[in-house]
Amino acid sequence: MKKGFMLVEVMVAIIMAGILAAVLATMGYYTLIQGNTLKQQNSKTMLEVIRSRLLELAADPDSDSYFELLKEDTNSTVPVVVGLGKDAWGRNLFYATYDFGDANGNATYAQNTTSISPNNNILGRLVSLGEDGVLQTDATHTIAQGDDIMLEIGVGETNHLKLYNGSEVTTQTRGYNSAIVSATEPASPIHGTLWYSESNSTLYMYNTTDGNWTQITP
Ligand SMILES: [Ca+2]
Ligand SMILES: [Ca+2]
Repeated sequence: MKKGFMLVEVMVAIIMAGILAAVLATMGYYTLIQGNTLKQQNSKTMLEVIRSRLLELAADPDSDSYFELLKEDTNSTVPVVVGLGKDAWGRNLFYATYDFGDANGNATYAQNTTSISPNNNILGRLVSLGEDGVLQTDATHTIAQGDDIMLEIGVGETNHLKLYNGSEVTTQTRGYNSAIVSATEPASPIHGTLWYSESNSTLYMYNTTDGNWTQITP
C-alpha cells in the first residue's frame, strides 16, 4: 500500500514538472518577444536621457552666441563625460554634432562644418542601431531607417534650456521663437533667425534662400 501511494506521488510530481516546464517554456517565448519591445522602449528612454545630459553640458566656449554640444568621440560615439552612451542592447549609440557658428577651436565642443542632418537647425543626432545592430540611417535621411531609433537635438532646445532655464538670460538668443534684439544686424544668422532692429523698430527674418533679411513688420 505504501509502495503504491509512493508511485502516485511520483506520477503527480512528474506531471507537475511537465506543466511547470511547459509554463516556463511559454514564459521564455514571451520574455523574448517582450524583451525586444522593452529594449526598444528602453532605448528611446536612454536617448531622451542622453539628450538631457547633452543639453545640460552644452556651452558656448568660443563666445559666438551659438551653443554647441559636446563633440562626438572617435567612431561617432557619445563622449565619456556624458556617462551614458549605449542602448538597451548594450551597443554604442551613433552620435554626430554640428556647430552652427564659426567652427569651434575647442576640441571638446562641436566643430563640424558639414551638416549632419538634412533637417533644419539640427545641432546633434543620436541613433540607436536597433535590434539588428546595423546602422541603416545616414546623413541623407530625415527620419530613422529600418529598425534604427533616432533622436535629433535642435538649436531651439539648447537655447531654451540655456537661456531660459539657466543663468545666461542676457546672452543673445537664437531660438525658434525668439528674436535677437540689436541695433545692427546679427552676424552669422541661420535660416529663420528673427532680428528686431532697435534702430528702426522693425522685425526681420533671415532667409538663406536669398541671403536677405525679410521685413516682417511694416
Ligand atoms: Ca559657440
Ligand atoms: Ca538598425
